[in-house]
Amino acid sequence: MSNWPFRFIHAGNFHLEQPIYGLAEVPDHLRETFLAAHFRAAQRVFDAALAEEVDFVVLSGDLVQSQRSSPRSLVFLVRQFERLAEREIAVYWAGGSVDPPRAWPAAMALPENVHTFPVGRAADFLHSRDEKPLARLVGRSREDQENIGSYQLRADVGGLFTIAIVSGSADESELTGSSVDYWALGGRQNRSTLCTSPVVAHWPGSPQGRSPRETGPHGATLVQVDESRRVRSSLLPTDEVRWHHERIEVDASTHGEQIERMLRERIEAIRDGTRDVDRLIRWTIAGDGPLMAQLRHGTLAADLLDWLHVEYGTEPPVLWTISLETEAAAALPHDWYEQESILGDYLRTIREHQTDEELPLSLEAYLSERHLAGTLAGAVELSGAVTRQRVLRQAALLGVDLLSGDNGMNDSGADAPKGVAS
Ligand SMILES: [Mn+2]
Repeated sequence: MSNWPFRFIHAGNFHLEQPIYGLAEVPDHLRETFLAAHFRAAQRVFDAALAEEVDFVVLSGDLVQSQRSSPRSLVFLVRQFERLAEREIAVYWAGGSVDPPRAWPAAMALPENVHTFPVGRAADFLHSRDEKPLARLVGRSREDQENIGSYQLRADVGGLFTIAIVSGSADESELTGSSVDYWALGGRQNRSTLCTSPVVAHWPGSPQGRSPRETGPHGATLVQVDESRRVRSSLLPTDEVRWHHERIEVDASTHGEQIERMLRERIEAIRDGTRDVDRLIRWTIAGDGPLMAQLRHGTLAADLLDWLHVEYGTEPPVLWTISLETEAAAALPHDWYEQESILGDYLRTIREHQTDEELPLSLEAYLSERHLAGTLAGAVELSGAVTRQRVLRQAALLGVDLLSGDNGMNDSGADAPKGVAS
C-alpha cells in the first residue's frame, strides 16, 4: 500500500522530577547547569518538533512523576504542549512507570492536541493531514513490569502505517511477529534500537543523561516515513551536558608526562568533536607498572585532577573531570595469596570477604564523624555487590603497594613482591 510521507519525533523519559545526580560534589560554576539541564533538554525536544515541522510527536512515557515534582514541571509540560497546539501538532503520550494518566492532576487540563493512552487496555488514534489518513497510533500506558509482547497491539486493519507506543521490555521475536511498523518504546534512559527490519523497534532514551552511567549523546529521535513506508530515523541531540567514561591504558614504561599527554589528547578530541555541549568526564586508568602505584597513593592523581580542572574545566565548553580512578590490570598472581607474610595474610582476608558476601566489612570504625554525617552517610554499607567487589579489589591493590618490601613504588608489578615476613 502506498503511503503519504510524514515525519514525527519520538521522545520520552524526561523525568522532570529528577535533576542530574550521582556526583559527590558539584563545582559552583556548574550548579545552575545541573539543576536546569533536564528542563532545557526537554524544551529542545519541543523546539525541534517546531523547527522540523513534524506532523506529530510521540511520547513513550516517564515524562514526570507528578507526586514527586513541583507544579513547575507540570506547568512546563502544559506550556510545551500548547506551543505545539498553536501549530496544530498533535501529541500521542503513553504513560511509563511513573506517569500513568491517572497520576496527572485533574485540575490541570491538558490541551486538546494531547492524546493519552489508558492503562489495562489498548487504545488507538487515526492521524490525518488535510483529511488524508497518515498513520494509526496504538498504545497502552504501562502496568508494573509487563513485557510488551503480552500487550497484543494490533496494526491498522486497512494496512495504514502503524506506530505502537508502549513502555517496558521487549523481545525482538515478539515484536517482529506483529504487523506494527514502528514500535515507539519507552522506559530506558539510554538510546537503543532493538531492530530495524522488517519492523523498527526503538528506545529514544532520555533527552538528557542524568547520571554518570548515562554516557554519550542524548536527545530525541526524528523519524521520517517515505512513500514506500521506508523508515529513516536520526538523533536530534538535545542534551545540555554530556557524560563520558574514558579509559586510558598504561604499562610499566608509562611515566608521568606521558599520562598528562594522553589525557590532553583524549580530552581535546572530545572537545573538538561535535557541537558545543558541556562534558562531564570520568577517567579510568588501567594497566600496571609504577605509574599505577603513584596514581593510587601518591599525589599524582590529585595533581592531574587539579590540572584538568584548571586547564579545561572552567571556560565554555566546559570539560569537567568528575573522577580519575585506577583499575587493576588483572587478578593478582596466585602465589601471592599463599605467602607466609603480612601481605599473604592480608590478601587471604580480602579473599574471604570477596567469596563470602555475607561477611560484613564494618568500615564505620575507620571513618571520622564528619564523613559519617556527610556525603559518605549510607555509602559506608557499600550497598550493592559491584561496589563491594570494587572496594575489595582496590583494597587488595593498596595492600600490594604498601606491604610489598619496596613499597610497590618502584616495582614493575610483574614479579612477585618481596613480602614483609610475618
Ligand atoms: Mn524511567
